[in-house]
Amino acid sequence: MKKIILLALGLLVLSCAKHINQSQNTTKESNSLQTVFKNQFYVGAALNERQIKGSDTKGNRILEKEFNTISPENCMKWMFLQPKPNVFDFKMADKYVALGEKINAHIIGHTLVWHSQLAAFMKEEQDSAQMASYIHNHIQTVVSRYKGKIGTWDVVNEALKENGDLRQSVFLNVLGEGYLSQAFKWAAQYDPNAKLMYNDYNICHPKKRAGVVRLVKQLQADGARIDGVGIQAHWDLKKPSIQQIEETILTYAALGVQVSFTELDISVLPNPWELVGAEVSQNFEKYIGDKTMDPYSKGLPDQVQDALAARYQELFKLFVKHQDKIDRVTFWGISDKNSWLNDFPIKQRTNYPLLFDRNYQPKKAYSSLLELQ
Ligand code: 9MR
Repeated sequence: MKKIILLALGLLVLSCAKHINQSQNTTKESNSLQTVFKNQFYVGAALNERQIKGSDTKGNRILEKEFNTISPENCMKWMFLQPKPNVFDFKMADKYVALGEKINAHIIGHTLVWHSQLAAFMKEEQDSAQMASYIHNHIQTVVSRYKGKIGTWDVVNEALKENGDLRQSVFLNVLGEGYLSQAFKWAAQYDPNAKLMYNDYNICHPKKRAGVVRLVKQLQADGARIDGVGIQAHWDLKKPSIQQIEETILTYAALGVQVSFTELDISVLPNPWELVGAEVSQNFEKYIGDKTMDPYSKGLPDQVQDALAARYQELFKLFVKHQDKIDRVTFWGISDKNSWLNDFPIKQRTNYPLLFDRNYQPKKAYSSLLELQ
């Protein structure tokens, strides 16, 4: 009898424990970025190769729980997709798209026309008809392959200089400015339902912002469809100001396009451009190992952690305020461990720009966003 009572008690305790566990899990699941902002905008992350292959176990777990849109950090850039004329390599890109479908994410294509990470044959091409045909073939082949799967394309990336004029890229030099609307028209032709974006950095700065406005108006005047402007959002703790970002959201929305924050990360490290001025070449090798430029290699002080959390929270408050104009907010990576900002603009530093630390643990910045629900 005693045994039976003990057994019954044991079972009761076990079933309570299971129940508590389940309800904790449910709370955990509902407390994720994608659920907090579910009715406002997509929240996403850029994926590196390990994550695309599913071999970054901790990173992939965070991805599935937190995010409902993904971007390819590198694998869809021209030099990887079409390294030689008409020789395509879709191995990694196919895996990326398959992963997006598996986790039911909104899949971003990044990027079709960009002067950087371009194939060598494109950089060398001088003949305008040949270059136009290469671009046409690239857009036709890539966009058609993922038609109906890739929901949003960064059609053109970084076509502007800091003063807002068109960048003297190989595309502009060989083709003239008509390449911009032509690229959007081809993308629309090969997937009429995909959203088409222009994507760039520093475009909250008034001069470059004015350049984006001119570009969007020109595309519209040329009869090309553009659905959104992607503000990359590689920012720091202070700049750009909330006011400047808000003005920018309103300026782009007034053009009749949606706004997305496509590559969000917040650097906490000193910026060599500010220290040395704009004259200096872009080579910062002399700073490698310089502790004044890498002050947090042993850990992030509490007050900087707090400042990062506060910065992220004020940004997302602004995004929520303008949710009707904002399609998506994507972080440029999952954990601090793999952020490109550990190696840019100075190599081998320890930066802390994202919501998850080097051990894939949520930072205070992460909780500061969950608080907004
Ligand atoms: O994060 C990307 C990094 O791994 C690459 O080395 C780098 C090469 O240019 O590109 C980085 O991603 C860039 C993105 O494609 C476009 N906007 C700027 C991003 C950071 O440089």
